[in-house]
Amino acid sequence: MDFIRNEDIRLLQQWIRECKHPVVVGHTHPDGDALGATAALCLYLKNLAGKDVACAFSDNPPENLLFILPEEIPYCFHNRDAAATERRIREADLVFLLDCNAFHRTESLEEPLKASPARKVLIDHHLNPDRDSFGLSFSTPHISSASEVLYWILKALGQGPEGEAPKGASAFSLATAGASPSGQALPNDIGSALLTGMTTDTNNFANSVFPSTFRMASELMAAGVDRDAILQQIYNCYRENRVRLMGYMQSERMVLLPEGAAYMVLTREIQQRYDMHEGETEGLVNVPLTIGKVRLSLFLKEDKGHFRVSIRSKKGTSAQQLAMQYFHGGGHENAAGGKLFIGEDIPCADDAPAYIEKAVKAFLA
Ligand SMILES: [Mn+2]
Repeated sequence: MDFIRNEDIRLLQQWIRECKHPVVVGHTHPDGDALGATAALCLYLKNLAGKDVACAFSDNPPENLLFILPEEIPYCFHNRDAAATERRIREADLVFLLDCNAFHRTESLEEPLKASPARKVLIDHHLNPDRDSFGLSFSTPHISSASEVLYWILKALGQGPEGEAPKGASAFSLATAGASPSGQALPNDIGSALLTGMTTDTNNFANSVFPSTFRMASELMAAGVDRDAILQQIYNCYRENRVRLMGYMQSERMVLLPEGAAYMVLTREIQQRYDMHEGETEGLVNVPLTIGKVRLSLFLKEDKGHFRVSIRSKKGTSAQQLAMQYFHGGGHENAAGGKLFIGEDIPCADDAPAYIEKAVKAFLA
């Protein structure tokens, strides 16, 4: 993996060896990748490196992703207990930020993280990483997910200092049996968390998939990670309400624009009518892109004082640019997100469709 430099791995090994209370942080509104990658790193730091690790987020994960959280890892959610979360960050002597490019993506954790004098490590796959804020950064947009970036880092860590790994066979063979004595096998729970994160971020191998992504999946499956069980948990455990809402939004609320764009606005009223829980509308933004003539899809979900905006695009149209120019956001070339503020960007919530149509027309012109 050419984005992983040997000297960075050696430094990371040293920092992990020297730390006592590392804290692992992911972005706000955690998704499967943020949760999978942070869970895997916490398990590694606790069980393989023997550290007193904690995992911190600004807000708690959606119910359908709770299965990713390992019971043995202490979690701090700022929206539930701000004081305890901030205390844990203050006490940290090593900070890891995963699946986002800068501290501001952690929202309420930004200030405590910036104030922390601890060593800081970035592990990410988004554009424009804020490398200056980190002593070490492992970041490339040419990897499917933070979970995959972490997989290659953990493999490199497992191989130990240069020269120690046996030639021709990775010391981090991941084999459940017969791991090389000079290396550690990556335990199944870590592999599972990583495969879960990668699967959700690629939408089950539909986007941002690279040759290395299949290699990772193949190695993990060969090592005994149960992919069927993971798919069952991610895709076949939803509530009936979610499926009904998906049908309603597609038949009644999807607006197609002649420019080749589609959008849906999920108001608070509809969310209440269907008793929607956090995370349950994940994936809906992808549906309009299955229409041949649609190259850009926007999904807006009303929140307190703003809309959360998800944008997906086909190759050749930049979701990232639209998010940056019109929705205070960013992300990946074909999958991005942002916000639309009620009272600032638009006078009231009902003005969202007009704003979207104007923005999309100007952007695609
Ligand atoms: Mn990600």
